[in-house]
Amino acid sequence: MSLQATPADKFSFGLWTVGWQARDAFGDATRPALDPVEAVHKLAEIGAYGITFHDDDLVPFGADAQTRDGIIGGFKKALDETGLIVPMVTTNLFTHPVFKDGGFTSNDRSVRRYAIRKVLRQMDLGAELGAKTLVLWGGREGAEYDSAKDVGAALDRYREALNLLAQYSEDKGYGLRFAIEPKPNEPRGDILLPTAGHAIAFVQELERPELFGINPETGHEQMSNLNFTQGIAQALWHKKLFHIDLNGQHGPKFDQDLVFGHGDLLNAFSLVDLLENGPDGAPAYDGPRHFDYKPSRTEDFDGVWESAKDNIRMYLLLKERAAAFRADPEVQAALAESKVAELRTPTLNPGEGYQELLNDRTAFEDYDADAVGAKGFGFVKLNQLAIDHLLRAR
Ligand code: GLT
Ligand code: MN
Ligand code: MN
Repeated sequence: MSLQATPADKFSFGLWTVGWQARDAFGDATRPALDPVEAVHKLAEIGAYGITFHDDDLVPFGADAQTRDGIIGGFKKALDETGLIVPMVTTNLFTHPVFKDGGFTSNDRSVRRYAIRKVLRQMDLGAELGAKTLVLWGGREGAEYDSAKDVGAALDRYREALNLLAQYSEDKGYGLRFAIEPKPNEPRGDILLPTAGHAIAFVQELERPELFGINPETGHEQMSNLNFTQGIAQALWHKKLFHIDLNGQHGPKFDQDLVFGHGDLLNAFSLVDLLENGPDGAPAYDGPRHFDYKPSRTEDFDGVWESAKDNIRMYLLLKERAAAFRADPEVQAALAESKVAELRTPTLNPGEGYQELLNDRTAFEDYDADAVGAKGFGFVKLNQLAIDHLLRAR
């Protein structure tokens, strides 16, 4: 089995991931800055097909036009040399003090206008580089104190901003799709649109809901103690999985951004199985497999690139394990025993309504609920088979 990534695998990394200098709330940077040009070359070397970035990851905040042009020129050259693409871009609306109460939903109206302008500028650059998706992570859109934020008004302002971005993209012919990235908290005490479910519901209230989906992140859903695979399955069901941030997290605590699979490994296995094999054997998602991790603060640059490779390795290992799981006749038998596929059969017959159901005595009057209730589903056996495959015990 090959653990060598190819562009067809669609692995991508944020410039802010490998470029993270490991400054945290308690300590200084442990690594020097990484030149974006070097990041492009290294990512291409390890088999990534794409690189993504915030406006300020590439061009330092406040840089003059000449500096900006120079940096963008060098970056484009590196893209040309390596064939790496920019599938997605995003905007930093969280680092500068001006965004301390949010961007689109700051109580200060001037900040909201500035935030929108900053995103429009990044959309111009993204479109120029061929990006198809704009991610919107509203880490500062939220509050610490309930009395400090009118949540209804904040959602009105969020909607107002997103409607405008969509209008701009359409008018300019950029054809971007927008992916909201949920997170429950951190850096704000509570963040608006905290989970995939909240974000999907919000999207329905926009003027062009078809242009908006979500970019769920493994760790962010797990910070809320939610099952990431199940959330992704629902996002797929809504046709709203526009992008995905893969990483690792150990349950509800601060956002760890570990290497993919270095948290809840079993859930990572079921996730890759879902993405690659879908419910019916065909891939359920064909977008970028985007790693949004932070190389641990303990690592030097060699560790950065080793850990970047580990994300890819984890994904490919899990993909191979999931394929072996699906191909195992005993697994197929266990799936049948567990009636997993039977759930795809509609509960009512074609054309049947409540009257026909009421007339069907086998469904109720003659139904032996005790006999059916006494029979087990065998789900544990199925799970053990999954673990056996994951551990290469089969
Ligand atoms: C930030 C955050 C990530 C988001 C990025 C996109 S920025 O690092 O922690 O989860 O995906 O804005
Ligand atoms: Mn995160
Ligand atoms: Mn993320």
